[in-house]
Order: sequence, then structure tokens, then C-alpha cells
Amino acid sequence: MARHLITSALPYINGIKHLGNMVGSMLPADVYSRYLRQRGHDVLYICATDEHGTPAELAAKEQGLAVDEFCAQAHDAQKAVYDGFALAFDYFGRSSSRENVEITQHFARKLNENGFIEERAIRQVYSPADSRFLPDRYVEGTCPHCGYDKARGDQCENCTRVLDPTDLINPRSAISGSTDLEVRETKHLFLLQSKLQHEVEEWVSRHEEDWPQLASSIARKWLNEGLHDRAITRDLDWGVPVPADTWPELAAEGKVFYVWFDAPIEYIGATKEWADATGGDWKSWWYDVDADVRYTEFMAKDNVPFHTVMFPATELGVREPWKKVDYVKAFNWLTYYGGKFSTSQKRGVFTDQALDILPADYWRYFLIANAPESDDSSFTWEHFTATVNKDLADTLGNFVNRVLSFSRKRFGEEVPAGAEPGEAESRLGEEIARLLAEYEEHMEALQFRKASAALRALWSAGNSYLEEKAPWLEIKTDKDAAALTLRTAMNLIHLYAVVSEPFIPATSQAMREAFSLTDDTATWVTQEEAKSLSSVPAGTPFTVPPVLFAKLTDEDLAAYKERFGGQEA
Ligand code: B3M
Ligand code: ZN
Repeated sequence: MARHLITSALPYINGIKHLGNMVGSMLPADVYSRYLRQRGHDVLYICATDEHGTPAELAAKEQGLAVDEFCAQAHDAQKAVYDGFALAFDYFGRSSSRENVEITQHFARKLNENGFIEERAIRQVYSPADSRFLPDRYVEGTCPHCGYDKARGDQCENCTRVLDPTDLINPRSAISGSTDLEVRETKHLFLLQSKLQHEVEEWVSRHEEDWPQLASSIARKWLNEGLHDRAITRDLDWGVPVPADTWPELAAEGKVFYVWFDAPIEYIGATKEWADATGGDWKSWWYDVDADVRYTEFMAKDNVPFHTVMFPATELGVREPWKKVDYVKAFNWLTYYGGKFSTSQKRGVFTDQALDILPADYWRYFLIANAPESDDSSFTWEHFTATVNKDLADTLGNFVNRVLSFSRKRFGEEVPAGAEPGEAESRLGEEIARLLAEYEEHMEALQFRKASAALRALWSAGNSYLEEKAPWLEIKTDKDAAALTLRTAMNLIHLYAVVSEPFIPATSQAMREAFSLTDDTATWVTQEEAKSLSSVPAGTPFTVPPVLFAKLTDEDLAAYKERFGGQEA
């Protein structure tokens, strides 16, 4: 059984992320990791803050902090939010770590030894108004391919094409807006990606059939445009220094690597941080492992080119057996009322605000059930409150409370025995086993919306059973029949606790803890157990947990819309 290495795109350091970032990277990676762990797999889920580059420098400046101090604080602030979302990383590192510096420099030396790095004098945009060279993304202008007028010098986010700042029509400084831009000569290191084009193509063609269409089509598009040699250093203060043993002159000038060069290497760097912190064996996850490790990456679609083409090119050029990605799970955008989430215009919901309003499980369930997998999907407060009320409060929460309260009232604080299971119970067992198999199948295939639908169907099956048996009527004529129904329903609650854990871990724990089982170590439910629904035997003491999910009112809805500005875009 292969071990599973899982990474989600590294959230950039400059601010708290919105729900759109969460649903396209960390959250599904956490759901998948939790599922695999429950199924008994050896899993390592690694993430980190992506800390280098100009945006970090500018954000630090704005707050009047030294950039390292800013990053340390911002890292902790993001980590606190992810803890709040119950993201169970094995390690949440920092791309500015010593470990990443070491591995990034190693990669650069190897690429150089193998003839894939060249020093070139380039002419770079300098802004006298800002008294600095402008990194690519700080030159803005019109995209020569699609005409989008806010294209950045590194990539057009409208047509996703990779750009060079000098490609832009009507360029201006994104820092000051100044159009008084000069071009000055300076030396930089170039990664000769053009020399790796064929190898990358060959590698992609061996994998793209397994990847979701979104990932393979973006990789293809980039490859078809041809891989260009890219400058991988910058004139900045903050970044992984160019190693002086290899490039003394550039090192003396204070050049650092470009943030997109060291960021993916941080997947390895953070694994080493994990190992240094825990005594784990980082190399056994990354080096010369091949089929022993299955590596899955999670990211939004704008990050796909870097992960399917550029980072693999780097890894191939190093000429050492570093693990390359097996499966790229890419996501479209989550929109806010059909428009963009926007920090500057205060549109949308940030992850820290979300947790202020409601516990993580509400968000985790809603976001995954509506993950933008095959297309963009839209967040609206109407949809959110309706989903919470219907699926979480009514279908799951109400079922749990109704069953446990009623049983306690009529039979006391232990699971009642009652009659032997009959035809209705065996039908239910078959149905549950079938839905569980469906749920597993979708999880294995990383089809999160379909997996949520199967989970919801499992919850619904309990409701249908309860309506059919109507223990509140049975009790009037046949106490044993009512007790059987309640005991069966309580077994469903325990099954829900186990299988819902990847989506709603805190609620799952509350459901599990309702029962004082002597041995409750089961991490999953087998088909046989699903059919027999008997893992919680008669006589098991139980308690009634507080309401699992609050029903959201029209007033709540109005207040959310008022606070966050929810109108059609
Ligand atoms: N930090 C995502 C971004 O800022 C970027 C991902 C890096 S993954 C190695 O858009
Ligand atoms: Zn464009």
C-alpha cells in the first residue's frame, strides 16, 4: 500500500485568505488526508506560508515592520485561522525556513552543474519614482494576447498566459502608478527551460491521462506555447540568497531567487522542517521513492502551470530522483455572487471572519459540497443559509437530536434492546452499505461534490427510515418495535460520526462521544458493519449532545448580507 504525500498550494504571506482560497487548496487537501488516514493509509500532509517576494516586502512596509518580523507574525495569524478550520496538517512550514534555503540552493547548484542555468545580462524595468527595479508582477499594463488592461508583468490572469513585463502594452508601476519607467541593465540567472521542453512534454504525456481535465488542458496549453528560459533571480532584499560558492558576483550584489523558484521547493523544505521538528525521515517521502509514495497536489487553476510544467522542469533538470507529482487536483474559482472575491473592495468573506460568525464545520461542509470542480461556483448567503438549514440542521442535526432525546425520554440513558432486526432494518443496511461504497468511490477519485452528495444521501437514508418506522407511533402499541428502531437509528448516528469526519470533524467527535462505548477505536466502517448496523450494542450508555447545527434565520441572512455586501455582481 503506497504512502500518500499530500500538499496544498502554499498560501501567500501577505494577508488572511478568503473562502475562495480555502476551497481551492487547503480544505479539500485536508478532507482527502483525513479520509485516507481513516482508511489506514500512511499520510503526510504538508503546507506552508509562501513568504518571499515583493508583496511581502510591501505589506511589511505598510505595517512599519521589518519583513522577517512581518512574516513571522503573518505566518502565526494564518496558522491560527487554519487551526480554527481544523486543518490537520502534519506540518505547516515557512518558505523562508533554513531548510528551504538549503534545498533551494542545492537545486540551483545542481541545475547549474547540469547546464540548465545561465547568467545573462538583462534589461529590467526600473522605476525612478519608486527608486527600485520593478519585479514582473509590479509592472502592469495591457495583455498583448487578450487585451485585458490589468495584466501583470508575470502572467495575465484573464487568459492565464505567462508574460514578460516588456510584453505589456502601456506599462506602469503597480506600486506608484508611475508611467515614467526606465530600462536598466542588470545580471540575472536564467533557467533554461527551453532545453527541458521535450523531457517535460514526455513526462506530462505519461501523466495527463490520469489528471483531471482542468489540470491537463492547462499543462498542454502552456507546453504548446513552448517553454521559455526564465529569469529565476531578482533584485530584492528578501528571498533565498544566490549561493556565493557558485555565483560570487551575483551573491555580492545581493540577488535572491525569484519567489516562484523557491516556493514549490518548499514542499520539500517544509517536509524537512517537519522532520527537524519531529524526528521524521523527510527524504523517505521525496527522494528515490517512485511508486512507494503517491503524491497528490491541490491548487486553484492559476497555479497549475507552475506545478505541471515549471516545477517538474526544475525537478527534471536537477538530475536527481526527486519525487514528482502523481495527481494534480485543480479547482476553478469560487465567486462571490458571480463576481470576484475582492480584498480592496471588501467583497466576500475572509476565513477569519467566517470563523467569527459560525464554527468551522458549517463552512467545511458548505464549501466542499459546492467545490468549484467542473466549473466556477458561486457563493451566496442565500445558498449558504439554505444549505446549512437543510443538510446540516435538518437532515443531520435534527435526526441526531430527535433520536437521542426521544430514546432517553422513553427508555432512559442506555441504548435500548427491543426486537430483533427485521425486514426494514435489512433493507436499510443494504442501502447504507451501497451509499457508503459510493461515498468511498468518489473520495478515492477525489470527486468532492459527488462524495458530499453520497454523504448527504447517507444522512437522508436515516431520516427516511425514521419516518417509515415512526417510533413515536410504534411506542404506543409495541415498545420493543420502537426500541429496535431507536437502537438502529443510534447505530446510524455512530456510523455518521465515523464517515462524516473528513467533512465535519468537530461534529463527528460530538456524535461519537454521545456513546460511551468500551472500545471505540474504529476508524472506518466495513460493508458488513454497514449492513448489520450493530456496532453500538444495547445497554451502551449515551448522552444527548447540544444542538449540533443552529438553524439560520431570515434575520441572520439579512445581517450577513448587510455586513458583507451580498448583491448580484
Ligand atoms: N503562493 C499562490 C499565490 O500566491 C502561491 C502558491 C505557491 S505554491 C508553491 O497565488
Ligand atoms: Zn491576457
